[in-house]
Amino acid sequence: MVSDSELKVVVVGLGYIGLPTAAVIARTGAKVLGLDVSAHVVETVNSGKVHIEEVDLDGLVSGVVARGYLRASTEIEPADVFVIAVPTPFADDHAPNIGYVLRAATTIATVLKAGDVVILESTSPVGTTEKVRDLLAQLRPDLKVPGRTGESADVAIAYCPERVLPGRILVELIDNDRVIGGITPRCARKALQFYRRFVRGACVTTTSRAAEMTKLTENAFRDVNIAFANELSRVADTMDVDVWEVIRLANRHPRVNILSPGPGVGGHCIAVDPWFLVHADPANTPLIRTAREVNDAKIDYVVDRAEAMVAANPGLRVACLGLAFKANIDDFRESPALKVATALAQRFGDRLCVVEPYTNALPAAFDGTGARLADIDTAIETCGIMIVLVDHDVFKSVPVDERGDKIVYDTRGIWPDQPRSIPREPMRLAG
Ligand code: SAJ
Repeated sequence: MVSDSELKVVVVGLGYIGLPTAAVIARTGAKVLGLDVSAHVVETVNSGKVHIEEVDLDGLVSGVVARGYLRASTEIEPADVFVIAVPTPFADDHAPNIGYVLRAATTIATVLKAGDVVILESTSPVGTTEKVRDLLAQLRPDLKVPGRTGESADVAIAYCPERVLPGRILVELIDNDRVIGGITPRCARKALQFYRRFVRGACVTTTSRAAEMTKLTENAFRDVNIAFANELSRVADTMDVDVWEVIRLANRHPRVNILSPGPGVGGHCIAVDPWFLVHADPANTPLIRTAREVNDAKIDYVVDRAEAMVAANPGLRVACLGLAFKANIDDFRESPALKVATALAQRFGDRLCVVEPYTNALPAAFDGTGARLADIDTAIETCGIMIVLVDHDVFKSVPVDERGDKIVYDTRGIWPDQPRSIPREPMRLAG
């Protein structure tokens, strides 16, 4: 492969994964073009700014743009390596939609040449990388694609899932191990050479199908384990036991490691990816499907209990703490906290304060409800009921003497010292 300073890379999709990936590759001295369908995103990046919030991303992007290593465009250009990082949403019946991936491949086909490497990073159903290969073969019959015949191919095609945690993306892009699945072993080796430029973690090669399933497996594993914690929290409510204490105690066993219950599972990965496995093999995935259902049902359960608590205390104002899908980020995608807070706003809007340090304005879903955005200090001063929906650090730091007299529903277990005289959980609901 060409040297760092001559390497040209196109990253298709400048979202939560594509932009940090493009910036990290640009930092190695490669010339990176970020491709996006949004003119706004392209303008923002070309002016050295970012359209998403991620720790340290703004400084990195402004630096690599200023030094000419990263540019953005709506038009593709020839390159040595193409990285596809576009969304793979699903439809109402949970059928995965790989339309954006195929559209990216169609665009790449217009400039593809012998020697190039095409890598898919988007979370995808098993077999998607082969579909990309088939599409490229159809669009570019002049190029020999891998895995179709015994002869060596002109281009390499591989699947390498991203595994980074929002809030730690720039660290994990470098430090996490990578699974690199080639259509052929040769494809995997070509992709491996590319990742070694910027990944410090181990890079392990396999087939594209195994790599695709590995990614889905990781997120399904986490979903199933969170579902266990969420189910436990409901049982503990029924038994009138503190679930956080039970989990702390159970986790002292050397082979038990229970995750944390919460108001449900959000984000664009764990709440979505397990469905790709269920959809592909419904007969053999009762556990994965049930975990999804348990985690989704937790949102309604929290809404019911919070509504009962608010209805039982008509004189008190209510603070909903947090809207993001998890702690210390500004991402509201598939957020259970957002769903709970908007459900409460529909019913009790004029009594509701929403505290979310990661936004300047309430999302449109709150329009006309009467709910207001407030800071944590105002919420403590004015609200008698506090519903903790996100474990942002700023909420964790509120000491007990500022909240000891409040009625609290702590869905994240951030205030273990909340006095039991005022129930940490609302009273058990009838029925
Ligand atoms: N959650 C709980 N209890 C827990 C842990 C998480 O309720 O004990 C909730 C969170 O509050 C959040 C949701 O689950 O609503 C997901 O959060 P997360 O931190 O577990 O994961 P994500 O969605 O931010 O990122 C995941 C990661 N996957 C795994 O940990 C297996 C990340 O490494 C992946 O790169 C990412 O999905 C992705 O893009 O697929």
